[in-house]
Amino acid sequence: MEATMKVQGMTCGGCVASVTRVLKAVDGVDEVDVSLDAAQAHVRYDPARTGVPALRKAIEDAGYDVAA
Ligand SMILES: [Cu+2]
Repeated sequence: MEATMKVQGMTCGGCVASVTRVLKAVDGVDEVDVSLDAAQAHVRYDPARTGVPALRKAIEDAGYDVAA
């Protein structure tokens, strides 16, 4: 399963690295592609192990906002 989330608050490559790291740390996440220009995170994950609420929480816990 794949999801694309709008991430607000990323301002530099460090932010991209942080968001990428926390998403990859979520159990069940296979692939992460975060774009600073597009202000979004594209995630491929195993729906049996995780879901958008957990991905969203990981991003928010890292200090960024996820647009609905
Ligand atoms: Cu930054």
